[in-house]
Amino acid sequence: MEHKSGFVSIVGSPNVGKSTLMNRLVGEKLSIVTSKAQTTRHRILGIVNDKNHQIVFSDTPGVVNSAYQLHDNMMDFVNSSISDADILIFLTDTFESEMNHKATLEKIQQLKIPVLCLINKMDLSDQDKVAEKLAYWKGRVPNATIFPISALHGFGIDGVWEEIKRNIPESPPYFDKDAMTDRPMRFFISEIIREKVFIHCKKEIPYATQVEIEEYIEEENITRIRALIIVERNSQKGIIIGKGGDMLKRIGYESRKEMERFIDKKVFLETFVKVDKDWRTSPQKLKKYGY
Ligand SMILES: Nc1nc2c(ncn2[C@@H]2O[C@H](COP(=O)(O)OP(=O)(O)O)[C@@H](O)[C@H]2O)c(=O)[nH]1
Ligand SMILES: [Mg+2]
Repeated sequence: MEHKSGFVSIVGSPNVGKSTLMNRLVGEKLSIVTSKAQTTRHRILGIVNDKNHQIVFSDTPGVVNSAYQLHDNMMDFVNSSISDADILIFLTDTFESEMNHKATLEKIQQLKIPVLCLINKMDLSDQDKVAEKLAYWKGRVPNATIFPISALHGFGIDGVWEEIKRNIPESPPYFDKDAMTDRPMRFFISEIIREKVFIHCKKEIPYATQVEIEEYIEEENITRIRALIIVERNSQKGIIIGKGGDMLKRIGYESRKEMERFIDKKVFLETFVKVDKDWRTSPQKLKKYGY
């Protein structure tokens, strides 16, 4: 059998379960998942290898109408993922009544590559509702193969793999056959902290937060990590630190536990909070932070 390899991009509205699906397909928590929209900010690659295949998944930020410069950059990640794809997974869920972003839907309708339209969260729905969604999306994306799944519970995932393996082109691998992602450990470490901020802080705080890893030192029995949590204003810094440092302690504790699971080693984690005024709207600052 010839080797098959290619890019499978996952796009869709915020919160439909794109990151959950990629983690499920890759079998590892590469992408952070929260109940809030716009958790994912980058294009994140998750690579699955077996003897004859290398499938490169891209998880992407949710498709949004842009409100500030960071959103524009997030939409660039979405658009480049669509144009690079060998197969597109357009993910929706049983709650989404229509795609809120017309330009992206039109782009998907015109694609010449195989499109899978997956209706996620079927576990929260009933058969009539699912049938109604199937009929609706059949009308909107007639070029797609459409079926319901549950990324969280793993229903329908075998069918997704069948479609992928049938449609992925013959090609030598693009990455090392033992690679799982294209990003360095530091990236995942910073994302773990960002996830805890998303989970514990309210309102605009998560959206104003960026995390930088200043030091990552691997010793024999422990990894020492120094992280900077960057926010836009002094008031936000106060909230992240919390009363008597409570919030920062909690974010640090939960992050450290998860890092230890992820890298399978003891972690010594130090966290600091810094203000970088209006980083989200400055093209230079966004560039510095990798957006
Ligand atoms: N019940 C249920 N919840 C799901 C499913 N897939 C994702 N979720 C939840 O939906 C929320 C958003 O998931 P996430 O993967 O971050 O969505 P994204 O913004 O599209 O990347 C999280 O709370 C997930 O746990 C599913 O199949 N069933
Ligand atoms: Mg996501």
